Amino acid sequence: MTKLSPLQIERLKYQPKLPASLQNGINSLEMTEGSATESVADQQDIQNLFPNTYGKPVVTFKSTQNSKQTPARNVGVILSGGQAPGGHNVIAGLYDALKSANPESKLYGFLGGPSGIIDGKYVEFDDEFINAYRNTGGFDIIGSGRTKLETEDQFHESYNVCKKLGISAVVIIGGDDSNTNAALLAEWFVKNKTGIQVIGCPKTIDGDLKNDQIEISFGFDTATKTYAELIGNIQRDANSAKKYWHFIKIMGRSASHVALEAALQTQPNITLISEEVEAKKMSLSSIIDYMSDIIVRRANAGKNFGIAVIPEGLIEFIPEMKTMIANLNDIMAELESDPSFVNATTIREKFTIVERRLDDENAKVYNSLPSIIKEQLLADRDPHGNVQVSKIETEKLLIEMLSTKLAELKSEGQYIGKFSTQSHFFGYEGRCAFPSNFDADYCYSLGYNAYALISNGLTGYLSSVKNLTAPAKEWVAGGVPLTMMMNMEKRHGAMKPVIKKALVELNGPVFAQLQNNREDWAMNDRYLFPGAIQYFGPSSVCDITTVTLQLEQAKTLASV
Ligand code: FBP
Repeated sequence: MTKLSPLQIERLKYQPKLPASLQNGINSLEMTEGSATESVADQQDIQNLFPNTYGKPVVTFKSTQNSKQTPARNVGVILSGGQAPGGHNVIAGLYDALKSANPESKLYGFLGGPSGIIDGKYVEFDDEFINAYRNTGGFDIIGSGRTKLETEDQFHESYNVCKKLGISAVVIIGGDDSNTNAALLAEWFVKNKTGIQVIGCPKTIDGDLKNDQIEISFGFDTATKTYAELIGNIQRDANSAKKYWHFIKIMGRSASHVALEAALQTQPNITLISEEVEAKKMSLSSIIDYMSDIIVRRANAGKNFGIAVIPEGLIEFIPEMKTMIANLNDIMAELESDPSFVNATTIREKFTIVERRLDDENAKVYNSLPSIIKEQLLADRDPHGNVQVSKIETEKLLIEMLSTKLAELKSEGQYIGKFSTQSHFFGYEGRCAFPSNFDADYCYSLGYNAYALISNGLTGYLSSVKNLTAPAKEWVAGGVPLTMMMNMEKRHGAMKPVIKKALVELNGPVFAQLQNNREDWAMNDRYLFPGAIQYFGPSSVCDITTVTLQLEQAKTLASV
């Protein structure tokens, strides 16, 4: 038998909390429907693409005294996209709900992400299997993948596999792109009268799958706490040795929620927020001016050290880079199948092919970048057409440009300091951590609630659990139609329906907290040291949610 760590042994025993409405089980639920919904934008296009699943109402559940019989069901589950702490608990919650409703029901896990349902690779869960993964991090229970489910053939294959296994509902646990897959599959299943339902669960450490109905995606809580612990540790090191500037890039492919939350938990000297950079139309050189100004002023105060937090997706938000990358994405979609590019033997040849095709201004911007960044920008797009920003070393680009700028300032007598740096990238460190108590409870509830949606006959819905800053028993369980969150965006050179990402709101309370303290934190070292996530101990330490959720909920409550 595999040896377990002492913490894993204790965590396996943890019983996640459920909202009161779900505590009496699936068979005692009553569903309330709201009014018809619309997509966030491009309503006509989305309605045309999803004629069978568009416009459905938001639903909520409450517990009743009546208990009904639920027939046995076979359900399939898929983990999709990047790992996020708590995925195993979504599956555990789904499994417990389905078995408690009818012990004859079966849960199948498709292996390796969405490709598992197409290729018919699966496992059947039983108690022993599930119990070994309760409250653990990772997606290794069945693995994950980023295959995009969108072609007629893929839908047909998925249907054949479901039919063979007697599966009448599929749960897709994923982020915005994966839940777009869920919406497409749901629509296809209804259109073709298959009787198979599809339910999504909101996952992504990036925290950008949220709206009025989805307060936060799971994994954000644990991942940000993990990064905050690491940043706090580095701040203590920097404050002890006083000799390095640390440049820390933090995951979050597009939105800067993760960097912002980690910064609010730790109070570093510099925090860049991509959405602000875009809104203020800051060029790369104006970002360098902003950062070098703080570095120079700190040096003047005798401090040749500091911490800068940089969101992973920054490069795509700098206006001249954004335009260039959009142009580059279209070109890369064509070059994927161009033998002159695919067979080019040197990276220089590839640069030349790309530069010739880019518009003049974009070619200039591309050409101004260090070769390493130019090469990283040519790396394969993910299956959804996104640049893989985790592979672009923005932190090193900034260090290189700052070194040049500070050398210039030194030669002009305007900088007296020493610029010694360390670079870090925190991303994969946080995605598979043991879920915090919050994520353990939230994920279990999302999975349990997904089966409530299935058992009430819904399809094309995202499992929703709200009121998350209150104790778990007061959480509100329900569902939100996936089409409600969709709009049209350009992917792989063509307009596609996708779930709209929630970016950091620059007029919201979370960004304001940074904005109001930035100058103080830049100069006065107000570092906070959050320490490691605690799983056992006082509730004031173990059960607190993120600053983001607390500030957003306080604003929502104040406006009610
Ligand atoms: P999801 O949106 O699928 O949850 O993934 C988010 C993320 O963790 C990003 O923060 C990061 O840019 C990306 O995944 C990295 O992807 P990969 O695991 O494919 O390297």
